[in-house]
Formats: sequence, C-alpha cells, structure tokens
Amino acid sequence: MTHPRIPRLKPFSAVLLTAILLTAAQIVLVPVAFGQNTEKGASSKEASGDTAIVGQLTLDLGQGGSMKLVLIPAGKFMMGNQDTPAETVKKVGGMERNLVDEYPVHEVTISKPFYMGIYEVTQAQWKAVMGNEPWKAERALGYMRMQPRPQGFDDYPVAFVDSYDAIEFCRKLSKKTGRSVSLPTEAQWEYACRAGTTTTFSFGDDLSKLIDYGWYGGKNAGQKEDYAHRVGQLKPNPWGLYDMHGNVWEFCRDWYDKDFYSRSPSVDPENTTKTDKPSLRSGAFHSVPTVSRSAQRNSWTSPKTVRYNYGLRVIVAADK
Ligand SMILES: [Ca+2]
Repeated sequence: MTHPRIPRLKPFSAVLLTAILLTAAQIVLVPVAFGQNTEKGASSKEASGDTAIVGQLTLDLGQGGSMKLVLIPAGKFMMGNQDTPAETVKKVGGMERNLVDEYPVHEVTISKPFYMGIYEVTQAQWKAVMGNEPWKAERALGYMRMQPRPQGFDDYPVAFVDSYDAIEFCRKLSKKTGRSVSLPTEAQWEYACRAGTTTTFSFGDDLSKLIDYGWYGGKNAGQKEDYAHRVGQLKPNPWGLYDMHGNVWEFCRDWYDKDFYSRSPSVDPENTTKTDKPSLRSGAFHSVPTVSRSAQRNSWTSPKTVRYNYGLRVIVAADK
C-alpha cells in the first residue's frame, strides 16, 4: 500500500486573520461580542455573565469559575498525515500498521468559525458544571492511590470520564450559558491543532521540541509521567491553544471509523454513523510521542471506557 505524498499547502489566509484578531484583542481590549452587534452583545453579557472580546470568549461558570476560549476562524486545511507511514515511523517511532486511519490526506473546509477552549477542561470547571468529582469515584481510587497526588487539583485536567460524560458536560454547560457548547469534531480538532501547519506537530517536525509543547511519556521520551499536569504550563500552538499535544486525550464528537477519510464530505465532516468507538485526539502524558502528532487518531477506546488520561476540551459556536 502506498501513500503518495501530497504537496504542502501555502499558509492559509485564516492564519493571518487569526493573528490579526488575536493581536487586536490584545491591543484594543474593547468588549465586542463576536458575531453580534455591540448592543446585542451587551445584553447577552448582562444575561449570562459571559464576556467576549474580539477573538476571545470567557464563559462564566458561576461561583468565580470561568472558562477561556479563543476564536478559531473558518478556513480550509489538509486533514490527515502528509508523511508516509514509513516517514512517520522514522521521525517519531511507532508502527506503520497503526497509521492506516490517517489516510488519504484530504482537503477539508471548516465553514464556520468557532471558539475552542484554550485549555483542556479542568477539574474545577467540571465540578462547577456537573457538581461531581469523577476522579474521586471508586473506579478512580485504585489508580490514584498508586501515585503522588499534588495538592490543589483545580487546575488539573479532568479525567476518569467516559465519552457520554463528556457529552453530558457539554449539554449542561450549554444550558448554563445559553450557548451552543459541544465537543469538537475530529476535523475541527485537527484544524485547530494544526493551526495552519502541515507538519508532524504544530511546532514542526522536530521531536526533540515536543518536550516544550506537550506532556508525554514512554521509555524513550526521557521522562516518565505518573499523572496529568496542570493545564497551560507549556508553550501553546500558533493559535493559542495549550496541551493539544499530550497531557490528556480529548474526546471528539465523531464516532471513530478508520475508513472515514476515504468517504467523508469535504465540508464540515463528522462521522455520525454509530460505531463501537468514540473518537479521541491529542495523546497523553504517559503516551509514546507518536500518538501526540496532529494527525493521530485513537482507535482503541470503547464509548464507556474510563481512564486516568481521558479528558476533553469544548468548543462554542461563534455564530450565536
Ligand atoms: Ca491534550
């Protein structure tokens, strides 16, 4: 089986747009609700307690809690692995047979802008929305007893949740904020992770730099992590998103199908045909580095699987 190398795209205008928006947000700091006129945005702010500036959104979770999101512009990108399996293994290790679901590389249009959580959902945010602490549940205790547990877990990513829990979190957060909150599709996730790049990681192809951008593990990684790390400690990707490579896996909205790329629509693809697996992206703190690549897909999880390294990140529609 051969995988022809696809010519790499020139940087997208979307990258420039985002840079302008983010720069404007930092310099001007004028409260303007994206996609709404100022008057409407002001009333929305009064009603929900949410705040929005150009390119950014902060959701009010109540009791002092909040969630920061950044605007991801609409645009096009090449989804999938632009290297051959052999090239990928040479760069980051792993096995070629585990990469078959990353082809064919195909152009995808993300037709609408959306806000994406700057960080993975934290334990404090989960508790504020759901009112429970799944990381303290019986199913989590065995693992937690095996490791040191830092004090003050609030800024650590939530884990020990399954795909249905993640969807329920989005439903409750939608109700709480009056906004359309969901998990990202795999396409939205990869688009945001790549942030205009076509390389193995959002910072390029150099595996030695992964340690600056993502928590990962594995015996060859030079570090052995025992638990997820506090969010946002390492460098963000070009669009201001942290921990897209590693720390905890992040549930996505699609049902996983290894052959979906060969038949997926070119605009806003999402596999809504139920399979026996949810989709996850990102890799995790103890994972080998190859699974932290931008194109990596998780093919081994059942919908009710709960693990110490499975969490989530949410998106919010920007046109509402
Ligand atoms: Ca992650």
